[in-house]
Order: sequence, then structure tokens, then C-alpha cells
Amino acid sequence: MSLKKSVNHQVPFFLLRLHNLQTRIVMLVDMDYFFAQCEELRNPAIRTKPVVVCVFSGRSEESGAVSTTNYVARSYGVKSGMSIFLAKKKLKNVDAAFLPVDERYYEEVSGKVMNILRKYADRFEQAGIDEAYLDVTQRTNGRFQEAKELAVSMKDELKGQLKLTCSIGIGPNKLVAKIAADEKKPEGLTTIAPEGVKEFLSPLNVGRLLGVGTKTQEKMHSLGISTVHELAEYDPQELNDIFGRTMGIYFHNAALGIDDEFDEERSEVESFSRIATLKHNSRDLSFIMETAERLCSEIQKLAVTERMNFRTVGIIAILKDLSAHTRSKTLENPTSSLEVLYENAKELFEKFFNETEGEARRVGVRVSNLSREQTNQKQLTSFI
Ligand code: DCP
Ligand code: CA
Ligand code: CA
Repeated sequence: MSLKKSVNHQVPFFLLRLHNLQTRIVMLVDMDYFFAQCEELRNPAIRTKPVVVCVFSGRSEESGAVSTTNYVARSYGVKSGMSIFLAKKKLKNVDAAFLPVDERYYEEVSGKVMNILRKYADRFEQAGIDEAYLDVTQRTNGRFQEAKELAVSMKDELKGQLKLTCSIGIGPNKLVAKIAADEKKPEGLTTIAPEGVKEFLSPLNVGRLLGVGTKTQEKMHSLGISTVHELAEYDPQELNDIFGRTMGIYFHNAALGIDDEFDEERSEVESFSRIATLKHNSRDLSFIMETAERLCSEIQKLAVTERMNFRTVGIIAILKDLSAHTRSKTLENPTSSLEVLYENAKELFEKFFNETEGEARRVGVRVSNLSREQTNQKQLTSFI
């Protein structure tokens, strides 16, 4: 057993309210008309014109495809994937800028963008040259309003530092965040809290779901499914039969706004903790343990729900002078036992008050060193 000690932690892990582990807040930040915006950045004079970034195939000035366009060009119906020939036709007699792609330059701008975005995330995942997912659950205390304010600050910084705009979607998972980001462009900010997910997704065309391409969409239409609501209502077993089990389950869940990826991330949760203010300042162990017992019980229930065992038990005591003191102890074996948690927390508080003068104002309990409880099935296969 090891006994760790640290004093005056300014921001203890305890500040994270536990229910937030279930209500995630995820943002998808997607830069507006990225390649074309980069071109405007180095040559602001073209801003007011249609800007068409082209992948020239080399045979003639008109062979090749449009990579992307600014929104001025989009108002003429010119967009990504279109042939340069058609784009030129649509912009006939218009003063437009047709430019070749310069990926190295866009990569360089992308790097600067990502460096700014990364600062705003608890967890960060770049998902393309011009987009990234940010898990902001912890730093927004699980509050969507705070996430929205964070998004506004981030937009301001991107504009201030790099003179670039983006569109942001905020949701309870990646799937919803991505669709929300597509909702309003350019310079959009769309927030979908968990209670609004169903209403938001239901009327959308199934094509808005990641993984539903033109072919799948046609297939779905032939089954009478055109909206996300219709997909959500469709017999999941039939979806499995038609699209295969993996995609069937994915489509069903996606239509309900459920995104499994966070189950994986949950295993990365490092600790469960609770903190409470005592009814009055005290250094009396039995009085403190009345509160600590409740905290232990809440934490243990959560560990059981999450099917996690813990190996380290920690306590925190915030004294009258607001100094924060922590103690922790690592057990021989992982456990989820309430009794073990309680007894170890008690021992740590006892030891702490023997060593320290002063009365506690707030006390907290934390478990960490988490491991996923093995299911019987896993145990069986691990013998094979
Ligand atoms: N891109 C491309 N060919 C495509 C789609 C995209 O070369 N068919 C490139 C150019 C885009 C960049 O990838 O600038 C990012 O793609 P997005 O789909 O995010 O599109 P944009 O950023 O251009 O526009 P939007 O404002 O709609 O996000
Ligand atoms: Ca984009
Ligand atoms: Ca993108």
C-alpha cells in the first residue's frame, strides 16, 4: 500500500460533478469554405468576388473539378465537386477568381487553427483538415449555456488571431454536434441540448446522417424512409436484415441521436468524486463521517452503474481558511465495495486530522485508478 499526500491543491478533481460524466457536451468546429477562405486570407481583394478553388487536371483550362468555393460563388450555384467547365459556365461574364489548390498552404493554416481549438477542449480530436471535435464537458461543468459562451470566445479568438470564421455545432455527442454544425453556415452556432435532440433530428432528411450516402439514401427511400423520424420508427430487425447488422444498428441508433463512441471514451474517465459542505465547520471524525458516508455511497453506486472497479481511494478536506488538503491510498486489489470505500475514507480522514490542525468546511471523497469490471463472458474468453 502506498500513501500519497498533497497539500493546497487549487483545483481538485472534486470540482467535477458526477452526473456530467453521463451528460457529455461535444462541439464540432468546422471552418467555413475553408480552402477558399484561406485564399481570401492571403489576397483580401478577392473577398467580394466568387472564389473558386480548382483541382485542374491539366489537359485544358477547363478540365478538372471544383474543390470548394466561397459563399459568393455558391450564390451562383457553384459548389464542391462540380466540373470546372460547368462552374465557368455559371460564372460567365462575372468577375470571378479561379485558383488552383495549394494544399501545403491550407495545411499550414489548418495547423494554426487546430492550435487555437485545442486550448478549448478537455479532449480533442481532429476530424479533417478544417474540422475538429472538442469534448468540453468538464470545463463547462456540463452546462450547455457555458458551452455556448465558450464557443463564442473561440470564434472571437479565431477571428481576432487568424481572421477566419467557422461554424459550430454543440450537442450531447459527436453525431448530434456534427449535424448541428451543418445546420447554419457560414458563421453558425447551433446548440442542441439532450432534451432537444429528438425534435431536432426527426424532420431532417436521412442523408444528413453520417454514413448515409446517395446509394443508401435511395435504398431507404425505396423502403419509405426519407426522414430521420421514419428511420427511427423503422423495425430495427429489418434494418439489420437489409443493411447488415453493423450498419443496421448504427442507422437505428443514429436516428435516435445515440452515438456509441462515448461508451469507449467513458473507459477513459479517471475518477469518480463527490464533495459536500458540512453543516458546520468541524474536525470531529464521527460528524464528518456522517457526510462522508453519503458521498461514499453515491460514488459506489456510480461505480457499480458504470461497471467500474477502483483501486485508489482519496479524500479532500477544505478547511476554514479555504486551503484544500488531499490524502489518498492505493489498495491491494480493485474493488467496488462500499464497505472498503467507507473504511478507507475514514482511515484517511482520521490520519489527516491527527496530522493537521483546523476545522474542515467541506469534505470530499474520490476513487480513481479505475478498471472496467470483467464480465463473465470476457473472463471465459480470456482462458481460451
Ligand atoms: N474539399 C474538396 N473536395 C470536396 C469537399 C471538400 O477538396 N468535394 C476540401 C475543400 C474544402 C475542405 O475540403 O474547403 C473542407 O471541406 P468542407 O466540406 O468542410 O467544405 P468547406 O469548408 O469548403 O465549406 P463549408 O463552409 O460548407 O464547410
Ligand atoms: Ca468546412
Ligand atoms: Ca469540414
